[in-house]
Amino acid sequence: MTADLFDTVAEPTTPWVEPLEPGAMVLRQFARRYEAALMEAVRQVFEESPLRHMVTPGGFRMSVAMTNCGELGWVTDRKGYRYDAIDPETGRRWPPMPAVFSRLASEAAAQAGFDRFAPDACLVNRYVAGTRLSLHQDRDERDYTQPIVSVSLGLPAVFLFGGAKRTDKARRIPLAHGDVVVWGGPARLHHHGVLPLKEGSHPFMGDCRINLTFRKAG
Ligand code: MD3
Ligand code: FE
Repeated sequence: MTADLFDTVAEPTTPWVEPLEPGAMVLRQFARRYEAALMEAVRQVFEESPLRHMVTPGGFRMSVAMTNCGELGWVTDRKGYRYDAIDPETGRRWPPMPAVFSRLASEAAAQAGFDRFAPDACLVNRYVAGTRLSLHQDRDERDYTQPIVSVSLGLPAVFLFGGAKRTDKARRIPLAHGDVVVWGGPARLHHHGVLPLKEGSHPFMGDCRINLTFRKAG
């Protein structure tokens, strides 16, 4: 029997690479290989440390709902932004990083040229229709030579990727379910954000987008 078109489309999605800038690239569909395990692991994290809307130091409630897993979690409140080993809502440690999370993050980083990426923090963001994330930098980590790996699940979003200065023109990058982005090198401190999520329904995730952001924070 010879392989035909139908065999090909039945195969799991083959990922492809879209370079963005030195140190930054989109690994399209890279997370699809683990999608079932990822979604189960996300559900487990939500059970142990529920999603919540944190407050910025300026007193604004974030429209993105967040939680964390791993040794350290990113938190914000009236006192500021920081990483903490304790979930302030539960008073306990954040749930451990699921094995499939660490594995995906380190495989994606390696694909982008960052060997032995061992994240100690995973921030989980949930977007529903209208949720946005305004332009910011990720500067609360200790070592900027370590990349950040982001994994998109569920509804698609438009990601804003700016430059070193807040006023630099931002590119719009569509991100779909299963896309992974690695941000390292000179792109590590670039400004970025997410445009308001459009309404929709995803076959696995329902009416939301989940983003996993892996960092070496400590
Ligand atoms: C580019 N989250 O949690 S992930 C964040 O889709 C955050 O939830 C967005 O920005 C989200 O801080 C975007 C992609 C991302 C993460 C870190 C970056 C892009 C980045 C660091 C530098 C440059
Ligand atoms: Fe960010």
